[in-house]
Amino acid sequence: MIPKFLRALSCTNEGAPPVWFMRQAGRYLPAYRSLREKYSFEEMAHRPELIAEVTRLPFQLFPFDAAILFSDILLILEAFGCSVRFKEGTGPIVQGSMKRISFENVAEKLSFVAEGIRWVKPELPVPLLGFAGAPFTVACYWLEGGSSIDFRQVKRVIYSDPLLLRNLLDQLTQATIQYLHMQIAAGVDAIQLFDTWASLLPLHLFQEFCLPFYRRILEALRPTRVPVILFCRGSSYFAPWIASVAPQGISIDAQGDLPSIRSVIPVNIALQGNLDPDLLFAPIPLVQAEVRRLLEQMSGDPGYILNLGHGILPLTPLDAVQAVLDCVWERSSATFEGVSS
Ligand code: 1CP
Repeated sequence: MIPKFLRALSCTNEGAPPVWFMRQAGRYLPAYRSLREKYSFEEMAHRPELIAEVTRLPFQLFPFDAAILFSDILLILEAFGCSVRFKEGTGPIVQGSMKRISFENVAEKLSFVAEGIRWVKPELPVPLLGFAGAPFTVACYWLEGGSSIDFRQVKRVIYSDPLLLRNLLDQLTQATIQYLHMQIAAGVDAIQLFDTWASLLPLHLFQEFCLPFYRRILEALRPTRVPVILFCRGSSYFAPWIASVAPQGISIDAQGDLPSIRSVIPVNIALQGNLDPDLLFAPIPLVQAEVRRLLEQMSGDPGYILNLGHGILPLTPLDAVQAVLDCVWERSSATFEGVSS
């Protein structure tokens, strides 16, 4: 039997939708925070047995329908000879030369990720998502040297040195294709591309600096038949343009109205989303009311995957996560009764 998550990605799911949360493998879990007292983030992300352990952590508490690999979108920069450190409080710090943008054998440089996948895959009850940052978002961190409030450097390069940006995006795209082929060979069942900072761009620049690179990655992966979900901030606006490059799924940010977006997206593309991550801080009855409303709006959609509009936040109460899952469960038992009676 094909797992519910993969059925929804091929738009053939019946009954309640599958559910998983972006960033479910990390920071909001008490067990993750305890592990972080023993190990640095870098160490955890480089040791296959720890990659496997953190990938499995959410399943001690919640029966999500998909697992996401514990890793980070910035690790690919190690193949470009950059150093990537994750500093408590300030976020990632990227150091590396922009003079000669080139990468070395990605599968070799990042073999620890493949090993983590091989380690965890046989022990998972559900499909495993591999992932990568989309080239534009990874380029943002490289150009800024880490996180940024205003992305001044990125915006300067966009308008004054677009050739440098295009060259960087081209190299990142080639490396990302190798990286995702490696993850697929190691056993992931689906891929998600994270383009967090696409929302910095007006539409014509999104069409210039994001879309063509999504298209190249999707075309390179198509022969593998592994489904790809594209997530970006701004996806509730960009969705029709994203659909034009034919991913198997689009992950919609919390801003948009999902039924309206569905009405303009082809029925053979799955839609994922789009609860507001802040909703999970509300009183439980409110959380439930909102989740039931979304489930009702999307009911009967065979290509719907319930998720948040962005990653789950660090201090999210665990009982709110449980409340979301209870609503989906309530829906699946109602559907089951409906079918059997
Ligand atoms: O959390 C998980 O489920 C594990 C997998 C995962 C994923 C999918 C991590 C672990 N990072 C990511 C993706 C990621 N990393 C994105 C795209 C998704 C999103 O927008 O949330 C981005 C932008 C990053 C970059 C990054 N890495 C940041 C954000 C910095 C900023 O600009 O605001 C941070 C803080 C990290 C470190 C990191 N990555 C992952 C974890 C659990 C952490 C925290 C490290 C710690 O434990 O201290």
